[in-house]
Amino acid sequence: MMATPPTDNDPIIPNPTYMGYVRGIFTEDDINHMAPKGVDLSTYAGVQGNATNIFLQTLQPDGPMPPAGYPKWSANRSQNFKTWILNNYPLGAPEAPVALWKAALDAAPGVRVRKNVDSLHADEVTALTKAFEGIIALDTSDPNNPNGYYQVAGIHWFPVARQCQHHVQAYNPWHRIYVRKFEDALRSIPGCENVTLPYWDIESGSVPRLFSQPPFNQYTARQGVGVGFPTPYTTSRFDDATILQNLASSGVTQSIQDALGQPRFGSYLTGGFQKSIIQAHDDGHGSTGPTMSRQEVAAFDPIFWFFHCNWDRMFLSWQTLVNGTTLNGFKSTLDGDTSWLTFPPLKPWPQTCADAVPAEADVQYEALATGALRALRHTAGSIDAIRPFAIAHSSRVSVRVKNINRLNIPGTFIVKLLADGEEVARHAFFQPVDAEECLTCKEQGLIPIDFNLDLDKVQGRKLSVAIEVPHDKEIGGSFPLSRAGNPTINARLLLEEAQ
Ligand code: HEM
Ligand SMILES: [Cu+2]
Repeated sequence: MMATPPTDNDPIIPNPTYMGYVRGIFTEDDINHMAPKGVDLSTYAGVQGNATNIFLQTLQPDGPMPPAGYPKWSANRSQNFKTWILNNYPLGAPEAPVALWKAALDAAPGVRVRKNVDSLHADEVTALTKAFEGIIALDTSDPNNPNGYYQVAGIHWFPVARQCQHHVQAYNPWHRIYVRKFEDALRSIPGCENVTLPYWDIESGSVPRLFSQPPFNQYTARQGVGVGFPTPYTTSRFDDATILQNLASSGVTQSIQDALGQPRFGSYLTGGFQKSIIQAHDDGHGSTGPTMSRQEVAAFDPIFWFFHCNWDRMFLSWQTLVNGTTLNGFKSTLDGDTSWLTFPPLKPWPQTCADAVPAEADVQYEALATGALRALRHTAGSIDAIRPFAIAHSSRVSVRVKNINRLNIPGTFIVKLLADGEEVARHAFFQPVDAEECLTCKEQGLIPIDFNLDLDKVQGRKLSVAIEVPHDKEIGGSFPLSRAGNPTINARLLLEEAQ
């Protein structure tokens, strides 16, 4: 076999970074062939850990990697890779796509175009209404019908599956499958085969009018939804003005922007996309109403589906921004552990995170979030000291309330940051009432809440923290910090890698 000549289209790059350049060198073939040999070319940690060896193996003219038949590295590529090593492996940021796509109205046949609720045509509203009514009607005729509203909504917690996929790495992939299952149920209704679930753009500053008309305004479960809830149970929601005010005071748009600006996936406990997007999600639940605030029953409120469709859109938006729409592209954004991708399965379904992470080829959103316009910067309270760092512009400070023992708190709670007694920020934490009974919750009993604020909002003022449990009448709102595990506070200026 003739050796492939070195590929020579890489320019010399003065400051190559992992996110901006290095990860793009390795093809799916390279990654798949080297993984069984213990060389992980799909993650930052893997490439950094093997960097010298990789450099030597791929150096032309004699380097054996990639083997004959595969494109060889050019001298420029080797040079760039060496510069990256000498510069201490900078992580950097991906080059954001200049413009995110808008789904063409003539999308390929079979593609599910999920539209903004506010841009549905009258006939689309009619079909969606019919589909919702259709699956609600399945409730009574056969409670075990997999497409019944009660049944699908019950998977979230009560009464069917008692799933708690929150604050964990599987949160986005699990909900991606869940949203699709619900959409499949809608499409099972005769005449509704092409219905797609629209999304509520929660950053839009309005609550779509559609949500106030039946069957989207409320839902009544006749079968009973679990201990502590009346039968029949009817969902309830705050009025639009309250919802909008709550979204604003918990900074949902800010959290989304923080999330979309992160080049790393991270985790709920540490930071990155995952920390901020889950915070925005929790705040969205807490802002929307009594039903949406309670993990046990949230999925019964019809708004839940439009709301979660939007979080899937956010996940896809972020994946698009960081070139993470394939499994390996996504892996390149992870720190360390990737084992959660393949185990365990996302119960009650057989798929794993690895199955649900890649962008679904047959799903498009009318518009992805406009995060492309925001600079992707790895901003966090702490970063690896091996790399040069900068204090993030506009002096934002991260106030972290650390080690809140959420297992002691009965249900979703709100943490408030007060300056001279006046509320300057609040965040919700979404959980079931009996968190101490839930295996997932117990694994992460101590949780941090981060407030990212402009320094001048808090500087020189007397700060304090309060916890409230709004739905618990007995507690009457406020919850003593001493019973929440005596959390501690730290405040850090946000740091970012110097570019
Ligand atoms: C840019 C792409 C690649 C890089 C950076 C790379 C890197 C490496 C490195 C560092 C080693 C040495 C492992 C060690 O010291 O234990 C190695 C060995 C090996 N690689 Fe790759 N590899 C690449 C692509 C491939 C591809 C595409 C294949 C298969 C088609 C492949 C097959 C092998 C095999 C069979 C060995 C063991 C060779 C031996 O021990 O003689 N590699 N590679
Ligand atoms: Cu949710």
